[in-house]
Amino acid sequence: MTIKSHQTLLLTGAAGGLGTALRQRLKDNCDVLRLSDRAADCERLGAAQANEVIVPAELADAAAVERAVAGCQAIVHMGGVPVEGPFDPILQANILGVYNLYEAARKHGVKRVVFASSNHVTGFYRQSETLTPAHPPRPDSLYGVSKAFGEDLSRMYFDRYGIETACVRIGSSFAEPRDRRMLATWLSFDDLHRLVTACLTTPVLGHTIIFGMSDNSVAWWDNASVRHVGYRPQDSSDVFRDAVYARTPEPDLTDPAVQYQGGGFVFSGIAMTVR
Ligand code: 15L
Repeated sequence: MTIKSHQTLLLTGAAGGLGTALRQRLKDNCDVLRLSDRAADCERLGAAQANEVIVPAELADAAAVERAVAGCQAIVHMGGVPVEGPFDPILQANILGVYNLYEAARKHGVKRVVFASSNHVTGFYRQSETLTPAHPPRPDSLYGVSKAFGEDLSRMYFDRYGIETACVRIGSSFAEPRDRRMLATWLSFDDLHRLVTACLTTPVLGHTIIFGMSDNSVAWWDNASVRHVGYRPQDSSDVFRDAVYARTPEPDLTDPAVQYQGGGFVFSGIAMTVR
């Protein structure tokens, strides 16, 4: 059973892929689930259901973000640009936006945030390496850099103001793993909810970086040092392994997308040379 830890919980990016997956599941975590996204995207949410409130907010709009945050006790921040792309939207939503969110949290006394960071903070480590949360960032993209910024910003808000944050470096959270890489990075929607719940309910969270993955046999990340979060995945990509192998070609070991953990992100968007 899910522990109801907060009266009002804000879910940003509520109309996105992970927001959609969390919308029903997070209702058990709170009395009121406040859903926020850009105004145009909020249309996809339909009408507010029981125990829901919809508050449209552009992350780059500080006043709008403040309206979304005021009165919440905790925030699950899934909002922002979720992939590599031109810098300006990333700057607005992921850099200015995360600053606006933490400023609003500080002003309104919110003490706990679950921040959707990404595996692309460390995407330039090789697929043959096993990382802990203590490994230095090696972002594979402007998007990855923006998530690294969010991790550092949230650390500063913890050290200065005591706002606890879990930076969840989400792997690939989809209904099923889509390719061979995702056999290592897959995070089921139920495990995502288990992980967010653990971050919301553990007595002392502090500022913690944790990798968001299911209990996959092939893994590049080791969460042993963050047991205090209390996350126990119950799903595994292993059940999809044979089907994924059958429908995908043998990997080309000279392909950077196969060599590096970030997969295709290591060369998407900005022009670059990969050694
Ligand atoms: C991410 O950070 C993206 O938001 C998501 O769309 C996936 O591409 C995922 O990483 C991944 O690495 O598979």
